[in-house]
Amino acid sequence: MPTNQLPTDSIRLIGNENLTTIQSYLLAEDQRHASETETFTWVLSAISLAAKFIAAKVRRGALVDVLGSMETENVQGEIQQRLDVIANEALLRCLGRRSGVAIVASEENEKPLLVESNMNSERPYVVLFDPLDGSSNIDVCGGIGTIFSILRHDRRADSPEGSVLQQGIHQCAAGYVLYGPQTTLVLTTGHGVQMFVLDPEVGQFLLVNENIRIPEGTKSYSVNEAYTDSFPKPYQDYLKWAHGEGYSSRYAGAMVADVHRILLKGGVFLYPPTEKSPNGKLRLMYEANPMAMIIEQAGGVAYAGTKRILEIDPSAVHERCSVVLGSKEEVEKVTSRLQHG
Ligand code: AHM
Ligand code: MG
Repeated sequence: MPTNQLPTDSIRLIGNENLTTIQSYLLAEDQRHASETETFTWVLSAISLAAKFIAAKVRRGALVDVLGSMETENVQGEIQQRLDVIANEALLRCLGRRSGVAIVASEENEKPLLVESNMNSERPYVVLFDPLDGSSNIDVCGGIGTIFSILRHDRRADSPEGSVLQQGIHQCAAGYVLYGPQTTLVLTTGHGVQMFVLDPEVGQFLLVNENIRIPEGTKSYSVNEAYTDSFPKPYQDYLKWAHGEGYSSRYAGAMVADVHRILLKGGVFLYPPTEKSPNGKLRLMYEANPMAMIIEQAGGVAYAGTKRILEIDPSAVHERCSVVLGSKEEVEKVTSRLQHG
């Protein structure tokens, strides 16, 4: 097949609308921007393969005994759910076999894993992920997801951990998969945000929404409001103000589901510092950074307090940070209080 043509798996079904698979989208992107390589397409195709595998397990749930908890804890001291472990294995196995991947780092593993024994390997990418975000939703059929971030393996560091510790602005791609009523994959490679839905009959992620922009003016916030008393005062002030303005509250308890709503409907998502988690609960490298890249690419903003998330210098793979992200105007209503509070 000539390399300058779209692959033939783009299918035409309705009127003049082209249906585009994630693979054909990525190959076309390569040609448009000449920014990444075919290897990069292979890395993303490994993630989409793992997502299909995880989606199949999620859909069958109790029928195939994947629900419930293990007897083990992960590196963060949290009890692992069976699906956490299954999803982690799926991603490790899919990514470990792709030639473009040098290092993988997961929420479920204490240290980043070298895919090859050689730190100077020619493999160009580092992939970080939270294999199954929103674990507490697993057994109740709630929204859960996978979040991923892709960095270049810059080889400046002499350890896998050092190679992973880069600012979020260096991500060359980021995305998430939401296992909800549909399995939805949202992706940015730095050229806007695209959304794909898994057609279970075709077995492919198909492009359904291009260049998504977060709507402004939506009076909605997403936060675990039960913790309000332990939030710093500026967050409490914002919530009090929002109550008086007729805002609505939406909280799924899974960052993927909550951020997906913000991306499509607008509003603001918050996970502030609390007494229990003074640095915030969410993980910088594989939760906050990829979500921040997506939100910024969709015209929104993402902060940890008053600091742009993508400019935080990480010091540990499992480092946590607070999060305020969403449409520009809504986030500003929170950050202006943080600046003056
Ligand atoms: P997890 O990755 O262990 O599932 O935890 C992260 C999740 C986020 O998806 C969600 O936003 C948050 O934890 C919910 O926490 P809480 O129950 O404190 O509101
Ligand atoms: Mg998570």
